[in-house]
Amino acid sequence: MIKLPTTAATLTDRVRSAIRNWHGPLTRELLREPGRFGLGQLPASRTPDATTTMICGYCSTGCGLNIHLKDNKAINLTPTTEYPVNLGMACPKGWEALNVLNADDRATTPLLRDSASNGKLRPTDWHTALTTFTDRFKAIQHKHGPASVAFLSTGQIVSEEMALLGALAKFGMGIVHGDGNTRQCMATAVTAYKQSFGFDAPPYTYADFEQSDVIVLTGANPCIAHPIMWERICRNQRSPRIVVIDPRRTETAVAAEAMAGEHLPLRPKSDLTLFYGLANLLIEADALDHDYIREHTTDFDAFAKHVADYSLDRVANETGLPAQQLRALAELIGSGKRVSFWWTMGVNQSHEGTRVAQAIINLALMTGNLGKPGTGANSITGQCNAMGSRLFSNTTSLLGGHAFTNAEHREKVAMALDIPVDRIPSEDSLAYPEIIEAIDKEQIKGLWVIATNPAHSWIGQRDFKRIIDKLDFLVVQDMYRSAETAQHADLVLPAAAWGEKDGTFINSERRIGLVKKVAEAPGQALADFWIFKLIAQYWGCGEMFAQWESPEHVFQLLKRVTADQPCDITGIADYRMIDECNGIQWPFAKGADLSSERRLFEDGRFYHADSRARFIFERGRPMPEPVNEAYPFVLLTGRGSSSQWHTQTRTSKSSVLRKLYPQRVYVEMHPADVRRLGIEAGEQVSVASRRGALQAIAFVTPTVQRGQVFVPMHDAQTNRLTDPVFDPYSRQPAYKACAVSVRRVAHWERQAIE
Ligand SMILES: Nc1nc2c(c(=O)[nH]1)N[C@H]1C(S)=C(S)[C@@H](COP(=O)(O)OP(=O)(O)OC[C@H]3O[C@@H](n4cnc5c(=O)[nH]c(N)nc54)[C@H](O)[C@@H]3O)O[C@H]1N2
Ligand SMILES: Nc1nc2c(c(=O)[nH]1)N[C@H]1C(S)=C(S)[C@@H](COP(=O)(O)OP(=O)(O)OC[C@H]3O[C@@H](n4cnc5c(=O)[nH]c(N)nc54)[C@H](O)[C@@H]3O)O[C@H]1N2
Ligand code: SF4
Ligand SMILES: [Mo]
Repeated sequence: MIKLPTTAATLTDRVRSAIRNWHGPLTRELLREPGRFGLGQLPASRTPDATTTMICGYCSTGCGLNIHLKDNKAINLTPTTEYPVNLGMACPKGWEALNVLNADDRATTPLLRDSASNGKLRPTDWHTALTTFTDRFKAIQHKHGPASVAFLSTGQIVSEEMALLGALAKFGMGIVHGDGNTRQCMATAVTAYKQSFGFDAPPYTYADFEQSDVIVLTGANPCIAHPIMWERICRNQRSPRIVVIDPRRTETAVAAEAMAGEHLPLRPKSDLTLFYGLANLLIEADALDHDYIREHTTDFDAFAKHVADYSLDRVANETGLPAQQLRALAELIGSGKRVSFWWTMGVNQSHEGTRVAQAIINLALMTGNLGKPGTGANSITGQCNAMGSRLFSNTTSLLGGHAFTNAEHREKVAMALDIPVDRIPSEDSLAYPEIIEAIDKEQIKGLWVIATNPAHSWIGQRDFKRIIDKLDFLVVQDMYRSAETAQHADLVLPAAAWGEKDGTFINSERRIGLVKKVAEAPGQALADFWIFKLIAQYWGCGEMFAQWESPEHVFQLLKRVTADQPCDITGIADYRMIDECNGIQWPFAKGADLSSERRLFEDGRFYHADSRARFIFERGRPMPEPVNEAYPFVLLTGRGSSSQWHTQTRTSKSSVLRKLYPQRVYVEMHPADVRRLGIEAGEQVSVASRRGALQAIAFVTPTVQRGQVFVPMHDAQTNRLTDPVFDPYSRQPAYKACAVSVRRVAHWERQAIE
């Protein structure tokens, strides 16, 4: 296969020098007509009809894709057989990734709300857009202080863009508060790992899926959400026992049962009780790794005392699971040689998610299931670059997993980036829900939203919409002008998408992989990287980012920032090395051995000062919104199909994908419940919570338990129902449980359901 030179930047030399010599005459022209200056051009390849490889831009599995080029443009793709992640496989989203780029509703010019006429968004040129961006945000900061402008970013742009955004916002523009959609997704795992291990470090490598004897999946539905990870499980030759812990009998639960595995349909949010109960059973049976506990952990005795209260009867009662099934699971974990524990949103999106994640970590620690093949307490990430945002977005931590509040860390980062240390804030940002609260209190008046669509995805939409309408100025930077949040914006900045720009993603197993420009962005859309560079120039802090010349230059800076951190990647030479090695997992310090598998904690040393992992635990708290007579059902939400992605801005644009998922909003209900309510299968019903209602088709299925209903998150109405409550430590929204009612709708009440 012929590889494209990956160092080729997205810009022609002419455009580069235009940006460098900012005040030169070219600049204005560049902004008016970026296409003319090659912003839409592809990197020169030696042969125009070649194949190049890159990483998929949807989920965190991070599959490798071969992109087939004709006349230097992507015309098709196939999964890469030699990529160690997917071994030639891809799910429907990956196969269709190129086909959503040409949609009619791509944002092709900046759009500005026209206050003079009827307040519509109207096309404008880049110069006006960037001048307005700068003037409006500066005016807000001048009047209300620097902290009155905030940003919300994403796990779906390349690390280099995240880093430039975070640095520009916090060091250049004086913004203090910035968070991202990874708060909706990974914050719980981040907090749990930091507290338990001393650093946000998922320990596994995907080979662990194939090397486990017992695989425990909690609140995870990989058949739908990470299909290629599930394929890796299916390749396990050790006849593993697969245990699925989920209130719903998901596709994954059904598949596990077919492979002699087990489904534990626990009551929603009874996970903490379940895991403490299992820990108690393991202690009673003395199925512990005493050496591991003694040498590598702290606080086990207090933990043992805590879980002694979780008798088998109590746990069976609270979880709704038979005592016999609980005992069998404890025996399976206790006797398994290689037990791996995996979790996803069923754990993270809970009012007590951090402690649940730590209860899983505790099980791995007490049985010594860490640092060895086929083991681990393993949080699966969600978005293609969720891991990149955890390390490099400058939101919850300072670049490279450092702390804003640590003076030494600030010095180190300032030195590495060659910026004055006093430009680095010494306080942590408000978390996403607090940013929304501060907008409500009119402390934050300006908001910049990049590559996330909160007017669909944020919890509790009634409040959210009311609150964002209080903003003085809302900027949305998105690839589609039709995204729900863009509809509320005062200014829309058109962004190039995956496939139209260069950079790196970090997948769930900490593997850094390359994405490349293989298609032209439409119209005047620019890579987020270049939008940030332009903003820096307009803001007047462009000099600070003189070294940040291209994504690959930024990668070199980020390497420096990671020196001596657990995520040290100073041993990676450049993009070409990442390409040639089929991705590289962190850590990869200078002199690291390339051939070795990168699993963490093989030496039992964790990242706390005493090198020990901690047992962390707490009493459970009741469900924030229990069911009652008026709202008798627990609403569960999550992914509906492997062909739908989140708020559907991308996946709904593929005619192939559209054929693969139901076109109408549906609510999954148990047969006994619909009988009781006199609802027919396929009938239109209203699902209502205390906050809002939606209409959906009743999809009758025993995969949900009685008294529970499930609505996929892909419809914008779903979050009208959800209850804005948060885990107190991670501040992650608890999307997965609130109380709702369901009733038939009279004919005259019916709304069109798309
Ligand atoms: N096709 C597709 N794939 C995706 C995505 C997508 O939008 N579409 N999104 C990506 C992202 S960002 C993420 S974060 C991941 C999410 O991946 P997953 O977390 O696997 O997906 P979800 O469906 O959100 O939630 C998983 C399960 O949690 C269960 N659950 C709900 N409440 C509880 C509970 O109290 N206890 C337990 N044990 N389980 C519970 C739900 O029934 C659901 O089956 O998927 C990624 N992959
Ligand atoms: N009820 C309920 N709600 C949920 C969840 C749930 O389980 N239940 N899950 C939550 C989770 S885990 C997550 S991760 C969130 C996801 O929520 P969001 O992040 O809001 O969802 P996306 O649809 O992925 O939004 C990404 C946006 O970025 C745009 N975009 C894509 N690529 C680019 C790019 O390169 N540059 C720019 N500038 N824009 C781009 C897309 O068009 C889209 O508008 O949803 C959360 N919401
Ligand atoms: S599993 Fe994830 S990374 Fe792989 S092709 Fe599907 S969406 Fe892309
Ligand atoms: Mo997510």
